[in-house]
Amino acid sequence: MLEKIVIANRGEIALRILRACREMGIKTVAVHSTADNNLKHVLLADETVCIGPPQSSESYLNMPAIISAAEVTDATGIHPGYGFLSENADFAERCETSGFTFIGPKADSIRLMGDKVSAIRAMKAAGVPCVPGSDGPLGDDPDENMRLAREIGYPIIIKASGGGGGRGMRVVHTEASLTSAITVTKAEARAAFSNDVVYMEKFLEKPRHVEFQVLADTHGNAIHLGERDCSMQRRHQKVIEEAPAPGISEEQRKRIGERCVNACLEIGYRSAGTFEFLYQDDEFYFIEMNTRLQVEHPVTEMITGIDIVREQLRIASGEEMMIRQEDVKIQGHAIECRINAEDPKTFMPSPGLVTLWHSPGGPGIRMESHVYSGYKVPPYYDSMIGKLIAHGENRDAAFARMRNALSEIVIEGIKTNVPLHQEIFQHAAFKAGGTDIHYLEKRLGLT
Ligand code: MV4
Repeated sequence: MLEKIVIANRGEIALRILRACREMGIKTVAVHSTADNNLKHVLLADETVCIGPPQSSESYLNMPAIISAAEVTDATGIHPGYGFLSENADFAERCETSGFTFIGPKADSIRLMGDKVSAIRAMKAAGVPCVPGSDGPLGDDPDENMRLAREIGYPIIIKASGGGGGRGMRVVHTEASLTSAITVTKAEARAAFSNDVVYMEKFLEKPRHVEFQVLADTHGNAIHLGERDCSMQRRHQKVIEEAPAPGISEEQRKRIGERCVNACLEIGYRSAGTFEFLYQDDEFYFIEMNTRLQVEHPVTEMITGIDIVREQLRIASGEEMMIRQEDVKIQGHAIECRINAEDPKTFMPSPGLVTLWHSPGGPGIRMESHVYSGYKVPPYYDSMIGKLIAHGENRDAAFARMRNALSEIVIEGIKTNVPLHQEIFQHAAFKAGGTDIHYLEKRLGLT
């Protein structure tokens, strides 16, 4: 088992990883910026190393500083959390060539999935259902591209192979605008990702975002933990996630989950991963794979009873996964609200001193946050300051617990999006379940 690891992240996820380590007897090294001396996990870690000034580029993205911290503390592994360096294949490679275990997939898997054209090719080859599209990079012949688009049928979407997560995409409704849309998306992609490869897909107009959680070890075992619905989003930032996804049958879960597991085995995937699908008219369409632990992993943990971070640490230690697919049982329903330090109306970040903080509690309630009374939210990082998760025996029970918990939270000194969550939990369409990816933005435009 790994003896000591560097937690190369901050905030709630760094605390989540620290807790898993402490349970397992793994020593922890918190690396932090000069703005983060008072982070909860920094205060709790066995050792701490300051790796640079507040700006992420100089600290949490500073590969030599993080690897040096692992060297001077004699750590054997590095957990990247999410964001920052978590999906940076070069970082994973540098960890491994420096002699440290990267707690995540192999660099090659990260690279394969980071390039969306190669990711889709690999998934299609493995039998994962994909969106009808170009099945590869678009060429420079306008006539050929028009023929392809006509065959797929408008509207289509042009996506940058180096993009993902909503960056570098353009919807095209008519043939008249196709050629210029390709030219512009290519130019933007070249500037943003130093890679002007673009591809084409049928544009799905009212999909839901449904993603499958997988775990794979280094002994040829892979399992899926069912799916999450992450359709409640604004500007590609998820706001509420839930598991299981409303209306998905056991048969669909088994069918798609098996495809994901098969794909993991085909590409030699290891660690935790997420297959992102668009779901529309009862069909699943793969769009991207995330090769990291995700923000919303707790909803899956709550309905399966499986500690995903613990499994990541065990897999990285070379242990064989003990959980078999038939042991994975979905129990009840879980829902997560992302708590952000922001104005609930304008969405402007609201950093500053938290003068008072009370976490909600009770049966089925889980608060994942590093914040405490007297903590100062720095302005340099993402505005998410915690996640509130409610679990119940069914969706209605989870909702009732979430409403209670939202009413119990006390956060003073900064503005948060708790009032927004309270409002959303009154929406009839959301209560009914199965709203699409455009629902929240439309609804916010009207209210
Ligand atoms: C799409 C799509 C519709 N059709 N692809 C946006 C983020 C990136 N992961 C892929 N995205 C989309 N791809 C096809 N063929 C609509 C989106 C999309 C979206 C997807 C998931 C969650 C939120 C979204 C918001 C806007 C657009």
